[in-house]
Amino acid sequence: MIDFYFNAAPNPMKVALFLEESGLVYRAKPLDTKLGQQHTPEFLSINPNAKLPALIDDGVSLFDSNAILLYLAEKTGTFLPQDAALRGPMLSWLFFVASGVGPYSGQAVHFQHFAVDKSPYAVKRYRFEARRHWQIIDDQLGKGRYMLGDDYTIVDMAVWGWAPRIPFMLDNDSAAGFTNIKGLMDELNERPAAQRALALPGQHPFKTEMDAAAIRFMYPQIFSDE
Ligand SMILES: N[C@@H](CCC(=O)N[C@@H](CS)C(=O)NCC(=O)O)C(=O)O
Repeated sequence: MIDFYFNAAPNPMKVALFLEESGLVYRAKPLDTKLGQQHTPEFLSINPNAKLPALIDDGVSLFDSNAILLYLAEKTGTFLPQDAALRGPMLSWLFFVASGVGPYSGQAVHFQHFAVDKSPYAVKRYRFEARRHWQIIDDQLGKGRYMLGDDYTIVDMAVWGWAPRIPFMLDNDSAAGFTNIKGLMDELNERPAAQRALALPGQHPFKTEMDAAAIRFMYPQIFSDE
């Protein structure tokens, strides 16, 4: 049995999409980061990094969304490229989303919307880098139907998790300009699995208010002396 620890954020949503697409049986374990539930000893024993998603598969703990996607794809033999020669490119694109798209997008959101000290340079750097990374994704999608060509794979799921945040990290005009990304999103969002994944967070009463307590749990550096 799989236990899936999640909230509505981009990284957990990628894994929600895989679970729904694959038909794997799982127990949904909502974790409210605004209530500090990521810092409990019980959760830290699953993910020492105190972030979502995390997953336990028959007693084996996993964390980091793209590692989980790869693990589940290999476990089930699904949503991998058919052509063995595309395994290398799959790893490149998966790690590009994990180490580039996700972190730069996350920081672009943070410095514009949540930072206590407004730093024009940080905003400029992360907006620039987020836009540059998304342009690379858009260009890649201009070459084929999916990130790796003809097959819908875990790389598309990784992109799907983050792409809805483009208007929030850049703006609506930028999002509209990424026409190939929009095409992929429109196609995937039509899929029943994507609709079930998108509905999952709404079935749980997550805290929505970013009040002082939530800020303390999610951005502890604000209160650090370092
Ligand atoms: N590299 C990790 C990043 C995980 C991550 O940053 N998760 C965010 C949600 S997208 C989170 O749990 N934030 C809560 C917090 O920082 O307290 C992954 O891909 O899973």
